Amino acid sequence: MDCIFCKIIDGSIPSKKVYEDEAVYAFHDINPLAPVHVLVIPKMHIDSMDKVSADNAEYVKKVFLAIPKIAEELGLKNGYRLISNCGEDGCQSVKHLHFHILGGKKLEEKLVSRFGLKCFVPFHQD
Ligand code: DGP
Repeated sequence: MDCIFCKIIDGSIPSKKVYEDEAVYAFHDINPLAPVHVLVIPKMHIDSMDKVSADNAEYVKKVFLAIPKIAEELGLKNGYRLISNCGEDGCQSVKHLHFHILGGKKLEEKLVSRFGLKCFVPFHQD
């Protein structure tokens, strides 16, 4: 399967790993939108949140169990935001289920404005 994140898991595309166990892989986003921007993915290929089912929920559970550990390792003591874009309207660009951990500063309160979904704006350190 031609999936960037499967290639990151198998090492054929390099990544800056922050966490790995038998079912979960986490790495720094190539285009950070916050001082900390990490992607957490199941090693099993699942296209998106829409494809989560009883058959693969065990892998998703392992991702959720790993997220607090990863956040702690990243030093996100004061909180963080977790996002999973899904499908066309959710602006999902990589079709392998992933969760963005964003933090390291006080984030904007609103993710969605009444004019529609706010576009992600690349982060620049002040
Ligand atoms: P989304 O738009 O929710 O599908 O997010 C996909 C994210 O994946 C996006 O923030 C950029 C990141 N990304 C895409 N390709 C690569 C890559 O090759 N390496 C890394 N580290 N991140 C990538």
